[in-house]
Amino acid sequence: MHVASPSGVAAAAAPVTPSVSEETSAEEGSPAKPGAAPTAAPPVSPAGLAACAAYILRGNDTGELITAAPRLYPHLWSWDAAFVAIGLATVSVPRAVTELRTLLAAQWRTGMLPHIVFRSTSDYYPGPDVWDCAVAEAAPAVARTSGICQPPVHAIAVRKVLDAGRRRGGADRALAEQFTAETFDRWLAWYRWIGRARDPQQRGLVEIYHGWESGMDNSPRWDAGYANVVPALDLLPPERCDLRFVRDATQRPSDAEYRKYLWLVHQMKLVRFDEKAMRDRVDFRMADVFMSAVAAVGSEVLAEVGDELGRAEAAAELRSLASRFRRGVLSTVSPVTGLARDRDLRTGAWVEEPTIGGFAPLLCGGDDAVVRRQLRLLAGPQWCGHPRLRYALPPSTSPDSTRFAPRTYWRGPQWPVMNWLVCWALRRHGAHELAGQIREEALRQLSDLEFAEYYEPFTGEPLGSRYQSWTAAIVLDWLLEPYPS
Ligand code: 9WN
Repeated sequence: MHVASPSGVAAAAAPVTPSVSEETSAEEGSPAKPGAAPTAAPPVSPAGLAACAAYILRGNDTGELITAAPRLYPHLWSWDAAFVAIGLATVSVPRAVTELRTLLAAQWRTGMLPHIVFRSTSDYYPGPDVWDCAVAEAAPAVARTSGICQPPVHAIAVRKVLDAGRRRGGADRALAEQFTAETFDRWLAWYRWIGRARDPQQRGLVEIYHGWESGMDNSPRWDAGYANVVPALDLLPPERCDLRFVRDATQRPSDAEYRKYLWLVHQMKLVRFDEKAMRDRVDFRMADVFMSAVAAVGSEVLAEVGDELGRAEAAAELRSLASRFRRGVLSTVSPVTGLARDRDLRTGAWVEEPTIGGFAPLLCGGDDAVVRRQLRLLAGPQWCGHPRLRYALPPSTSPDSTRFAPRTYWRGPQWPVMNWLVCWALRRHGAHELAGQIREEALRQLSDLEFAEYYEPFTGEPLGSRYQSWTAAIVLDWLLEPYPS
């Protein structure tokens, strides 16, 4: 695997405490200069980088919750909150616990954790009035939320909070242990819901009814599914809120895509977000292989926590869920490419696009030969070893794909949070060397102090939102968690 050197973080000679410049602090997604070369990364020590990351999380903390980003995403997103808690656990166990509690307070009566928990004020579209989840029988009374879900990475956060509490000892240990024991059944209900409501036929594959549920909204993974979505109403507002903050529209989904996103929300609302009715009545129904892998590994991690709490029965149930999803993921692997594939459940067609979602087996494991092949692929020339990459990190879509778009959201850019998740999974499977290389490259990329949502893979230009909370959070974990070198 190609690893550029030297590492800007590790090799920074002078331990300069970085200051955030006017230019970087001014705007998220400040007017883009397409094709502009990024400025050289400032020298920054690991301690300086960690301090900046903590500062960003502090800045995005409303007290109520930590927003996913300061302006573009002024609410709490489900999987963002899990990553945020992972980062927070390194600096404040109580604050990490609060974040997870805020999410749990919005849990639906079915067990679903909603993809957005809205704050009282909103500068985001579609906001709580558009979602109007009060029409749903299962929606919580105490919080305004969206009516769909996101990948269930939360058990990883619970594990991290528990481990951090134990490492720190004293009151942190007591709090983390009490929190875990007290909330275990709520997390269990969430993973059970995924198994029951989103895999009703027990294929071992999580069904999604909106690209937003995957967390990879406009990835080429969903192009075939969206081809069947034909809005009968134009629900696009006169002004796209997101484009106020990311002014280069090529970095975001298009208007045509947004019309489909809003149409699906409308369809769900018509059936009052009833999970069975959504399956039949919404135009989009895909088996999401990456989310299935997250469900597998999440269930497994929660089962390990269950063991420690003496919850043997729940742990066995979670393990059987994990093996069902693992089998499902492995059943999708293409013998030709070695990548796992999503499936359009309306047409039965496999999705063959080479995206980061194809590495689902690296997350959940289950077949050593498949995992070994994926490790080679990941390090190879279509992915981290692509000769044009500025940093040797996996792009969201392979540059060899005809649908690759280097500046457009999930269609090409590198996502720091994905790098973290891949790295975490590699360590879990003992692939420490590759994990270490990805961590080092990612920290080098993030030494620009932009804490961007995603990066142009060839130039390293920061794109989308700046000061994104999960980007800051994973930096904290990487720098402050005791990892083997
Ligand atoms: C829609 C918050 C979220 C992430 C998603 C990412 C993006 C929202 C949007 O931002 O999605 O849910 O408005 O584009 O795709 O993964 O959770 O960071």
